[in-house]
Amino acid sequence: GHRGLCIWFTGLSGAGKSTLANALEQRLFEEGVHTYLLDGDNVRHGLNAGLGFDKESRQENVRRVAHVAKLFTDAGVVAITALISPYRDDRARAREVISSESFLEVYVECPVEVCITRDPKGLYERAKSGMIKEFTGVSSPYEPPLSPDIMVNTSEMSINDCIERIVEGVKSKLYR
Ligand code: GGZ
Repeated sequence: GHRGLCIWFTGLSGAGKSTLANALEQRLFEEGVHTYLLDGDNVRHGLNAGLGFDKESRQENVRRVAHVAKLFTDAGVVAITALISPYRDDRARAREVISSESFLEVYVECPVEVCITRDPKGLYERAKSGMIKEFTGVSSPYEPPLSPDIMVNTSEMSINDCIERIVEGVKSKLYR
């Protein structure tokens, strides 16, 4: 068996958090690990419907997801979260809520210029034209982790290489 764990992805919109979180979930499933994915994009339709993107709303978004992730980890599930979670303080509080021994912060690094080039949903385009206000990396801050547990750079590494690095870190935490 394994203990519960929270794998907390952070990074810009378009950095690859959801892609990596989904691939990681698939990998862990194959290893018989019971996971649950909390993706910002989805959570904002239900649990966090009504929250916007001002600083306070993002803080509340992160706070609620941290508490839900704690419920999962208490139940022995590996909770995977994929939120921009742009503020260092809020991520530190999430770590406190869940407890540091069960928390892995994964920084999905990618230069904003590369995210702008990807722009799968056209959000950066709309942010730059002012149609979306307070867009992370354009008109709202992102505070990169200073000492993440795991760091991957999706502009330099393949998805597979990123996943290998993350799985290695997760396994050493999970079975220690
Ligand atoms: C950032 C925004 C914004 C603004 C809508 N800023 O890449 P996506 O589209 O699919 O995922 C992003 C998602 C970010 O929600 P999070 O809950 O992860 O953010 S936070 O942790 O900061 O609360 C993006 C979309 O919502 N989106 N407007 N202004 N991303």
